[in-house]
Amino acid sequence: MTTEVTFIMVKPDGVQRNLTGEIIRRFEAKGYYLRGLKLKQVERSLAEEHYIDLKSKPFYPGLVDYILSAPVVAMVFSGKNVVTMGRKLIGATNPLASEPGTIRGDLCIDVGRNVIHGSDSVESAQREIGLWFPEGLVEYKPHMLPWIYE
Ligand code: RTP
Repeated sequence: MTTEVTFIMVKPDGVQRNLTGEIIRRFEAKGYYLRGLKLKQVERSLAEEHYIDLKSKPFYPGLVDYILSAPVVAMVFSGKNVVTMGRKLIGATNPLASEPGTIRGDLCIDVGRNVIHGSDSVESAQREIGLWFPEGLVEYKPHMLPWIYE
């Protein structure tokens, strides 16, 4: 069985709006398992490094300030195709384009307050997990796997 992992962050608006539990519930209900979880007031250097690929975008300074504005919940989920499926559960970047049934489609309105981040590729996930969880991930064997995978 694959042990693909993805980095998921409940952004400051999601934490302030008490949506952390709902977001964890959606990933767990799908069949994914937590491998890392922390509430964190982010330092500027981490936010800038996390979004380094967007440095040239006009919204980058505002995006970094938004991530610094209140604590975030940083998580790692594992499971088969969790990167691609995680992005599907999350929905399109702009909530106007996010389908109902997705996290953004159901829970937010503005692109600059879109409640959650999820890695966009396996390579991004590895980079982001290294940045946010330098201490490593928790290893354990979930007991329900035979009821999730054939
Ligand atoms: P994320 O990295 O947060 O999961 O989002 P994403 O891949 O769906 O979108 P990306 O293009 O990487 O943008 C990162 C975050 O920047 C904010 N954004 N604002 N004002 C704007 O036009 C704009 N565009 C993007 C969003 O918070 C987006 O999630």
